[in-house]
Amino acid sequence: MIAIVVISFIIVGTLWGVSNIINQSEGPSIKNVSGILLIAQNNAFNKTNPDIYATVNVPMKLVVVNKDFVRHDLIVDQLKINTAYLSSEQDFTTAIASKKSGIFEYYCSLHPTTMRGEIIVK
Ligand SMILES: [Cu+2]
Repeated sequence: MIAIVVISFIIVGTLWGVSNIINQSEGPSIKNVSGILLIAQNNAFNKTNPDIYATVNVPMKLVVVNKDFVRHDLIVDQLKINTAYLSSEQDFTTAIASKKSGIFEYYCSLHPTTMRGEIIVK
């Protein structure tokens, strides 16, 4: 009887472990992002460093992905957003959230002249 209990624990534990490994191997999903996806590539965000529009007091998901071979980050000083350095193929999920309207600059601290745009919160 004890042996059966032990064996079933082992089987359940193994199945749980295997399913975790399978889930992890899929990696972070960026397919179902409702919000903004910024791809850092060729020293620009989404090719044109687009303006990003957000609403006061409505947090918006922000995913930053680095598709370059060099490192990038994304910083918005006034909104306290800082992805830290992202290596090639790394991504970081954060949120744009502001209690105040205004125009807030986002930039990459490693390429601040070419990777720079505005977040407009209304
Ligand atoms: Cu950069």
